[in-house]
Amino acid sequence: MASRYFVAIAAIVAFVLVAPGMSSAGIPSAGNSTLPTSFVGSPDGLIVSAVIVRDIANNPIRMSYVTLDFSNCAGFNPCPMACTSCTTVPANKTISLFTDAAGSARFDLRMAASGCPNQFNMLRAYADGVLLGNPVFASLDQDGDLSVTPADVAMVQALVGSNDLRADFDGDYAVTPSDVAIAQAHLGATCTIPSAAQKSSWGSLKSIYR
Ligand SMILES: [Ca+2]
Ligand SMILES: [Ca+2]
Repeated sequence: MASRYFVAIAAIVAFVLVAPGMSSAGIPSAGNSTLPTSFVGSPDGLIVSAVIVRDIANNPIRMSYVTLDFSNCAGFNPCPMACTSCTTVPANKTISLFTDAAGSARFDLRMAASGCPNQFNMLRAYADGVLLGNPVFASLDQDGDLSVTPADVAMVQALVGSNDLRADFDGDYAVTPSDVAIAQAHLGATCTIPSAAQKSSWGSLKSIYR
């Protein structure tokens, strides 16, 4: 009888010792996850900001639900398709995307300026409800018409030398000529996504000129 009690107690002790490790596996760890210092929006979706979600054991988490929460920002102005394979909830000002097998969620944000960050309010990034951090959000479309025009480049140029992070596209926490160059490189960007027919014709053209 005594040995039965001993076995039962040993089992309980083993469970208590192992359970914490078991329960934290697969739960996002803010410290181990990789979050860009800034997320960049461009109506053409050609700038990707990637989050990598890892657990406490530093293992990447597949199918983790990463949410960018703009609810503290003054605005929320995405293209009709805010990014590839993501879910947008305008009422909550959120954009969410599942991680892939490598734990990566790649946001090609097609968005206009959001009024975030400012002195107090920042974008918030979550993975499965765990706050990963408060990154900057900066859009190449500064004036909110969902296209990148010389007017946007002029607005970025006017902020050079400032620390208005709404125009910090390279994440160095300053607005410099490098940020102006990034905006210039995307002049003409709009929300329009090339149709399959357009892609096909481009493929034909490439093969012709090869
Ligand atoms: Ca614009
Ligand atoms: Ca910068």
